[in-house]
Amino acid sequence: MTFFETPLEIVHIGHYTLGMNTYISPTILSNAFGVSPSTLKRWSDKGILNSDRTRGGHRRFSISEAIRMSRDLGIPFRNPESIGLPEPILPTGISGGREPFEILHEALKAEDLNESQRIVLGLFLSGMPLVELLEDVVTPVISRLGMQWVKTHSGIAIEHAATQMLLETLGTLKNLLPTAEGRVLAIGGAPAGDPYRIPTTMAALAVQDLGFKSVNLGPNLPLESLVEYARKERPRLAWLSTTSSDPIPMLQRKIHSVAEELHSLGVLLVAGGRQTGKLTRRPIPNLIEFRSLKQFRAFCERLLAPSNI
Ligand code: B12
Repeated sequence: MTFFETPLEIVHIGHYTLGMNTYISPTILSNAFGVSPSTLKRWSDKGILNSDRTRGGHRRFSISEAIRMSRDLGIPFRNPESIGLPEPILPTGISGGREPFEILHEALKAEDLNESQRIVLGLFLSGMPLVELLEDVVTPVISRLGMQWVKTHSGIAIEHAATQMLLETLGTLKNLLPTAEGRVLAIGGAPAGDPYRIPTTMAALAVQDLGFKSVNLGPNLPLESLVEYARKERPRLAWLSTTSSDPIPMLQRKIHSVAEELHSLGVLLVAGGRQTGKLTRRPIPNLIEFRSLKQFRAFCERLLAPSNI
């Protein structure tokens, strides 16, 4: 692990793209929380907020750990901008009583990346559970924006631009999550012929949110590569996100065969996405289908708990 020996200079690259693995000093973090350095030390001594030490013995805090504590315990950042974070946004506190969904939709439609990031990260920082944010806010927004493509050519451009902006936003969100070290516990992607990038990105985030290491192998993934990767990394589970609808019988065959290969490696296969329910012709012992990320997260929480590994 690398620590900064000198007081850190916060680097802003665009908006909110600061590496959250970054370690900061007690002075900088206490200022961000608006508390005294001794309060921070107390939190750290009590184990509420984990810290590390430089080689010289000075305490350092990772920003993602500070975010974890803030979200878990509802301790707000009073000066989030001092460490490159946006203001938290309480879903109930949005002006005009509007839904988070509406303001994100407006921002994406206006192709305003900074505003989209501000909203998604702000909701996250206010403590909204990650899968709720992904499933109940982000997903319906892209779904609504997607309705446009049927209507006009510019609708297609809006859908493409929104997809890009969301992927960037999810990338920034990933930086705020706990960074897991050690063994890769989950790998996944979308099968060859399936170009959808957002759902598999979300599945990876749902695992990382639990503090477990996951690797998203992305869309258009030949399933043989998934098996090869599993052979190398020996994860506990692999996920497949399925959106493209045809041809289903071919996809079924591929999923059955990949499930069998993963079974021989002791790896569970979780299938999800829009094609859930159509993916299997007969029960396969290590294949489980989940419709939602919330179920997936709950399952991973149990399966990947240190006591079960
Ligand atoms: C963006 C988009 C595209 C983009 C994708 C860009 C990219 N690289 O990612 C592009 C432009 C490529 C595209 C192309 C097409 N698209 Co399109 N697209 C969409 C859109 C608007 C959003 C998809 C998305 O990312 N959603 C966000 C994700 C997170 O939502 P989700 O998939 O529902 O996932 C949720 C759950 O299913 C679950 N989940 C997902 N994955 C996993 C995995 C696990 C393990 C688990 C547990 C859960 C889980 O959790 C998520 C959160 O709740 C949808 C509209 C919609 N309603 O989704 C249409 C949509 C999927 N597309 C559609 C169509 C028709 C097409 C095209 C055929 C259009 C065309 N004529 O060319 C092509 C087909 C491409 C192909 N080869 O399949 C239709 C599909 C209709 C159908 N038959 O099912 C939709 C539904 C739009 C519509 N209402 O008509 N599309």
